[in-house]
Amino acid sequence: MLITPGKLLSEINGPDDIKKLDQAQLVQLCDELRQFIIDNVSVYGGHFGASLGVVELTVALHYVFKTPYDQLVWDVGHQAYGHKILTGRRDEFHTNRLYGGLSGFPKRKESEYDTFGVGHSSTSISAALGMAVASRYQNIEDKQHIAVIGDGALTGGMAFEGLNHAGVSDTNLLIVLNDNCMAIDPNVGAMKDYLTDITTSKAYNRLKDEAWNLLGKLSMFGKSAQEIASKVESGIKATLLSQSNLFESLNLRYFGPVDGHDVNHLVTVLNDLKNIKGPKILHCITVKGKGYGPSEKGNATTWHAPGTFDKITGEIHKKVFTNPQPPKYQDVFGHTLVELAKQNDKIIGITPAMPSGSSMNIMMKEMPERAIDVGIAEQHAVTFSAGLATQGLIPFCNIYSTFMQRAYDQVIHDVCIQNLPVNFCLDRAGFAGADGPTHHGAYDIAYFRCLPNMIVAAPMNESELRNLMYTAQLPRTERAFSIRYPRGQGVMADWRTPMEEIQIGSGRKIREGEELAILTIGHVGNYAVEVCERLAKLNIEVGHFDMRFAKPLDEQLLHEIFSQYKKILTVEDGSIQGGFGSAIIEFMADHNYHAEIRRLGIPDRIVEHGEQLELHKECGFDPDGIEQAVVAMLESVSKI
Ligand SMILES: Cc1ncc(C[n+]2csc(CCOP(=O)(O)OP(=O)(O)O)c2C)c(N)n1
Repeated sequence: MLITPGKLLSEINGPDDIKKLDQAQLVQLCDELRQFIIDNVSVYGGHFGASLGVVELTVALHYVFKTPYDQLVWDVGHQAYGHKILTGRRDEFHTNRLYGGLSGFPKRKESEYDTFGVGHSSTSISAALGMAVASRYQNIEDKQHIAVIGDGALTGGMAFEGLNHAGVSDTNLLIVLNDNCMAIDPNVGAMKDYLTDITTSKAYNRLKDEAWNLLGKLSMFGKSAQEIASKVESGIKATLLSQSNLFESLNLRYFGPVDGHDVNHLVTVLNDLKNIKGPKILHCITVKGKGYGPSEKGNATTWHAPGTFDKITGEIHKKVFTNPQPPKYQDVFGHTLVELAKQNDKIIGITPAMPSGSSMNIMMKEMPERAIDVGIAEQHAVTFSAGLATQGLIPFCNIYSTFMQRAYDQVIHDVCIQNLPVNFCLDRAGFAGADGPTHHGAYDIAYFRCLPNMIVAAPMNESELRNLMYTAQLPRTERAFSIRYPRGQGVMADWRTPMEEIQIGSGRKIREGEELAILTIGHVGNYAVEVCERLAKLNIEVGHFDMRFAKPLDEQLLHEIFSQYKKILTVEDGSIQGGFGSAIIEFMADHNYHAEIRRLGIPDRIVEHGEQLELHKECGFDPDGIEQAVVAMLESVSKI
């Protein structure tokens, strides 16, 4: 279904068309853009509140700046729907996040307006600064470089690293801070408090108003604008010394706070800032979900990415089932952690800004003193967990597989080298689905498996997840324990099974077979179950082993398997290179077994977005793909 854009929006095929509008028409364009986002997301789903919150900012930025010559970098990129729609992708926007359609995030190969690929947070300042330094190096003076970063993304370490560098860079860099007091969940930390203080401080705002009055005259003063700007700046600096403005002390000129929903004022301000050289920051106050009643007044976390909804009533569509459904793995994690924490007072939950996404919010609600949101700070989350572990506490640090990539050195340096018993729960392991390659949890088996003092486990179902978590909190003085599980539902409607210890490094036989055995790790084992049942109906008996651990491997079981089966198919929802299948091949080589072996998993290329099952199919490890692989192996004459 194609969504019809409003009258003005239907004429906008790129920023040049926006520039043809009278400034007085921008309010209407904003209204139409907002409505178009509401119309689309209500039908097709996707991120919502963040894009509504930056409608005015998006229009103003493209109106004032010469994009794509001027470089506009969005942080995270989940708020860039308006940007996509205004930069030539309006008529394709209904394919957003669908298999083969537009990406839900800015992507260099999708458009020249997408200057930098994003998905993970807190990269925009560094990327825009890199572009700005490149321009300076090439003596390009007129180019502007703009990073748009949210207050949530500003809690990430990279953002601070970027600010620290930007302050001494003498570049044409404008950082637009989109401050809505929210990450996905309410933003946390001292920085958030600081931004609130600076927004509400009376003394500061009086000074700011004076500064803006002066600044407002910049355009009239033409060439002497720079002089005025520097007077404004020194005025601000002098008074702010007592206020100690964080950004000013980092050598960034600070402007704002301004109302991020007043498009006309934003145009004036951005036009003025264009004439001020050097690194600077514009602090905009916005409301997440702005302009749509249910999201503006309702729960901003729910409206971050609500799924499809009735745009008239604001009712979010929920599938109705007659039978009890299996829970999401994340909810099994959340409830099980609380259950365990009630019995074991050493357990602490840690999440880097994903209380809802990881279901750590269940513990935050029930045991607020036991669960900690540290902001979008995966590196800190890991080292902080390591610190807790040194004192005998039992951290369960829950990080999406893809975001754990951020904290790799912390895992090695702070956890593994010191051999600390930290528990990592890696949510969204495997294909993440519609969020695409920036969010796929493809690499964790490979990147954890090579680390000494690391246990790498994956449950095949809810009960297994509970048992692994139970095992991870039992007294243990060493080794990190990682448990990966995918996005979405498990397989057991009746999942509150009694918990029991699993011997670390033990796999389990699911089914006995004849010539060929399928070795799986994690949830994809359920695909193998289905395939074995299908084949059994054709009188083909295939063995199936849920290995549970990629490290340590169940060597005893593997000796039995390699002695019995001559054909082995490994299946994992993770990278083939260096993953679980590779571990099996290494075992085979190390023990001089000779079997025909084939590996299914995520191939050595970037796999785009789509439904998880679509992606499994594309990579040949959906049930049909596995069945085909089995049949092909059984039909092939063994070369061994
Ligand atoms: C490294 C990393 N960790 C976590 C996330 C998940 N995430 C996506 S958006 C978001 C909140 C961003 O908040 P903010 O920058 O304030 O933008 P807003 O949604 O409020 O507009 C988070 C935590 C991410 N994208 N990247």
